[in-house]
Amino acid sequence: MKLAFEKIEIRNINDVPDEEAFAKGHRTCQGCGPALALRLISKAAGLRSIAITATGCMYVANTSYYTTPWVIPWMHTQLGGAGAATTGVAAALKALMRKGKLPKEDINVIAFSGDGGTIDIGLSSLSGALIEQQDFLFVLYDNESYANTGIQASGTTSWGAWTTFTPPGKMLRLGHIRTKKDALRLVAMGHPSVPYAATASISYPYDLMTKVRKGLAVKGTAFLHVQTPCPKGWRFPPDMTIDIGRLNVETGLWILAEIEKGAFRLTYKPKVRKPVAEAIRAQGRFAHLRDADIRVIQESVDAACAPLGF
Ligand SMILES: Cc1ncc(C[n+]2csc(CCOP(=O)(O)OP(=O)(O)O)c2C)c(N)n1
Ligand code: SF4
Ligand SMILES: [Mg+2]
Repeated sequence: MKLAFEKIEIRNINDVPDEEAFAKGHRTCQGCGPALALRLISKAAGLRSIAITATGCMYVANTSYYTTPWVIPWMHTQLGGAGAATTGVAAALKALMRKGKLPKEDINVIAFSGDGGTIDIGLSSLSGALIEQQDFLFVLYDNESYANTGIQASGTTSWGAWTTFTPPGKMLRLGHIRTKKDALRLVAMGHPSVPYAATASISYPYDLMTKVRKGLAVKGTAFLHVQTPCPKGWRFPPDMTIDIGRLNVETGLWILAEIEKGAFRLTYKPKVRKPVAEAIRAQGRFAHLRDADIRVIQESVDAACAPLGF
């Protein structure tokens, strides 16, 4: 394990660094979940870090008109290219240090890529990176749509959601009728050499920041799948972002877990699981669903949570 951080675990506000690596100057929507993820993740990583962002809201809205919130070195890569581009950055740093052209130090390299750019279009690039195993953290920020181009359905869009590709109507009463891809298992089970893979939520910042440090501290390419509610695409008021993220976890619609050296572990278990209707009814993208449709979602969540013991 590298020793880039004095402390891996972030338990409370006193453990959170003051420095901002993602500061003012972005043009994301009010209450943008992905923007908060970038802030929290880069804060946990610290100022000796490099960010690589694939095309998507977190590239476009962070680089408008010669402004940027990035305080740390940042590079853009094409949609779907984060795995390959970040592998190159991490390998180049290693080579420059080996040749004495850069002083030897722990520099944290982080890829940020959306659900479309990671688990649909960028799947081969991600898979190649996970096989190559250069030293970096790959962050999939999941707003469950191709948000930047107008909220089109992606491979991680939830069942029953409205998107501009799946408008509920006479032809398709339910909206999106595909099941969300399981990125954590796809990565960890499909790539046994991945040293650390986890899920997280912006609504549980200490859990998220601890996982960032764990992923950066291990040798090799780690993977973090962060749920990042998007007020525009999920159709809820911008001051509800944290509440929506929390409701998703408290209902079991989203779990907080990690897989370390092949061992799966929940990092948070709600004391009493809330009904999924509380999360679903709070989001306009599910407004067309009937009570019977929500019961279908409840049953699938019950079935997924039972083996996990909650
Ligand atoms: C190869 C390619 N196809 C399509 C586009 C158009 N495009 C730009 S951003 C974007 C959405 C990306 O979605 P996601 O990765 O989920 O990020 P988000 O916008 O949701 O943050 C698309 C389709 C592109 N830039 N490049
Ligand atoms: S559309 Fe969603 S992800 Fe994109 S900037 Fe707005 S809130 Fe953020
Ligand atoms: Mg997206």
